[in-house]
Amino acid sequence: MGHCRISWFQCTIFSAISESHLHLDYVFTADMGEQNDSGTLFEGIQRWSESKGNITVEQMKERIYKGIRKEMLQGVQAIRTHIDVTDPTFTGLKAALEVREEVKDILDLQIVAFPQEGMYAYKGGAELVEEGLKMGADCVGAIPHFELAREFGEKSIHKTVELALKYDRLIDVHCDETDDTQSRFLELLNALVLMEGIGMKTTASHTCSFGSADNSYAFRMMKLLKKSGINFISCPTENIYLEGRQDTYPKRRGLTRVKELNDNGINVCFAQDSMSDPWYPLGNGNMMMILDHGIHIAQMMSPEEIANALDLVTLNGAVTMNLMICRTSCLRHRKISSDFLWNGNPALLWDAARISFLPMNPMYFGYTFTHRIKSG
Ligand code: 17E
Ligand code: FE2
Repeated sequence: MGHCRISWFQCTIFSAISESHLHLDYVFTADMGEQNDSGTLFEGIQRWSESKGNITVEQMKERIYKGIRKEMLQGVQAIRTHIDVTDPTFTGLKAALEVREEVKDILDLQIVAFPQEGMYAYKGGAELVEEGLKMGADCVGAIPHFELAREFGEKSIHKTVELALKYDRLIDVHCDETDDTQSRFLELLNALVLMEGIGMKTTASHTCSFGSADNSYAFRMMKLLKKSGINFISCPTENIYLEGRQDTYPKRRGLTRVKELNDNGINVCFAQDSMSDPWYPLGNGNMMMILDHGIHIAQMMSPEEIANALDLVTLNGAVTMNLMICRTSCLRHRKISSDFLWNGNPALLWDAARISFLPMNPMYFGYTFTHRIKSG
């Protein structure tokens, strides 16, 4: 995929690592409320809802910076973050908007106005998403599989596209994050953005149920997905952990059809989703670990797939995020350690972006120069 990757003095230079799906407002909140005993998406939403009330903007910023620092120290230079806007005080969004401005020289931080508790699962949800866009969020989010009824889910997809057109924003929907094969909001989202010609500005995140779909349905969908140019994000560790929970054996993996999407020339990337939150107890910002899990779970380890594997956490993520200029990272195979980046000063993020010394192999650092990636 036109990926700039050259070997140079024991280094491989490639498009910067991109984290296209991370909930920065949730990072390190796993201990804040009751534990998610069922390990399901739905209990995670409930636990977050119970515990999100008493956070200040400053506390939120502190955790957001902690999450960003962890990612950048491991080579990430672009993050798309879903920020919960189903909180009328907009604590998370205010914090994320401030951080976006503060880090703009070193990190492409994209914010999704994400209605974690639905647009129509309570009154006024859709208005909060619109307000989030007015405040400056880059993307419209939705969660149709969580709405109270299929029709409400469909209505939320229509609303998402309407808002994206009205405010000229990107779209990233938490779409069909369930094993339920009846959850087919991807089909509607794809059809609407195809008709509007904004497929390339649209992302379907998760689409777990598409991994459980009937082959004849998937066959037809692949052609339509290719036609619209829609992007896909799969979160391999998160999806395999949260899905399959109602299965005994055989037990589903919970991932969308990553390999098949890729084989069909549809843009697909991997992302982390969580770092120690009510949905997922682990996660440390290491996208190489996500990639490692992803290519195993998606069975993408032919010689050609391994040769192109880095694209799944670099270039493909940048394409998803509509970044036409991409920073560049460098991966070295040499051990250097340092402590100075680990103190909490945001100013040091600049150094982290340029030279991050990791206390382990491999080492990544990003250059300040950029190179152009596939556009349009
Ligand atoms: N919220 C959601 O709807 N799905 C997820 N996987 C996470 C938060 C982490
Ligand atoms: Fe998510």
